[in-house]
Amino acid sequence: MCRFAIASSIEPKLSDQRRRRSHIVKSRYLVTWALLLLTFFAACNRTHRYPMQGEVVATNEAAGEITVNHGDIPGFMEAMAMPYRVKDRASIQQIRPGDKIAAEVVVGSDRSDYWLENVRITDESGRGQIKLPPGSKMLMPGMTAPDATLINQDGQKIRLADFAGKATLVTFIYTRCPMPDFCPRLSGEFARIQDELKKSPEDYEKTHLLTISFDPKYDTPAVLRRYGLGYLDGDASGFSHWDFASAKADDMRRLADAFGLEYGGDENQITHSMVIVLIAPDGTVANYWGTNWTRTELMESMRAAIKQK
Ligand SMILES: [Cu+2]
Repeated sequence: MCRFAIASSIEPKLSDQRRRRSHIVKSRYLVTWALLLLTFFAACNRTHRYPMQGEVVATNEAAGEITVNHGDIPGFMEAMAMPYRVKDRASIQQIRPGDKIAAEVVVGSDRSDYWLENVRITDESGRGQIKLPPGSKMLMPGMTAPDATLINQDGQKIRLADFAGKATLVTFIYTRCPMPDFCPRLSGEFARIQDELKKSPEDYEKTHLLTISFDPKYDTPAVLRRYGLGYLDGDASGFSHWDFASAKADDMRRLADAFGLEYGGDENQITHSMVIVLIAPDGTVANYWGTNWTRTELMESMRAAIKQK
């Protein structure tokens, strides 16, 4: 979204003398207007940059991401801890949890993608002492995931604890999400993971996929069922391995807090972060991913989690 006020100072102010040369002046105004319009469109298609400062909570070199607990970023996001992709992946090697950093958040022109550039360590003295933001309930890997009751696409009550003994890949979406790089990509990739895991009966049996909508008002079981079938080639038997569910507000809040999911906005367009959580067969958080991951990486982590426990 891009809003620009065109300054009123460009209103025509012609002197008498100039009126005599009005055709020249007119063409000058045309040029001026054309230039202004060009600037306007160029500005709208440009990426936006926001300075950020914060403390590194976790680094994930394989994913090219760091999780940063940052202060308010006016115009982009309020203070929170969340994962960011780093453009210069090699720079992650220098960064350790506990480091204070300064960086630029770059937001793509359509706001569907964002990443960090020019990441600099400003203070290494806190290395190794990670503090989550005051009040943050986000779980670190190794901690036990909360239980929560959900309603799935068949209108059945399910609990996270039902998937104990399995490596469960959980993500969060809303079915009306218009941004191809966000929810539709997540569901598309989950569908391919589902197909891949199916090739090995042992993997299929010891894994589960869970897509949770944070828009329960609109995403009723019927809506989720229709949405899910769209990603299951219309084959409802796939629901036995991949649930599409929503939760009541307080359960949803607890899950979002525990897994560092941020969402909010008006009824029609919900802005949200992308979070994928892998819950190990013993119910602990095994891994997190934000915007940068590959299907292969997710599946390797799932297979590793099955073997470990
Ligand atoms: Cu979305």
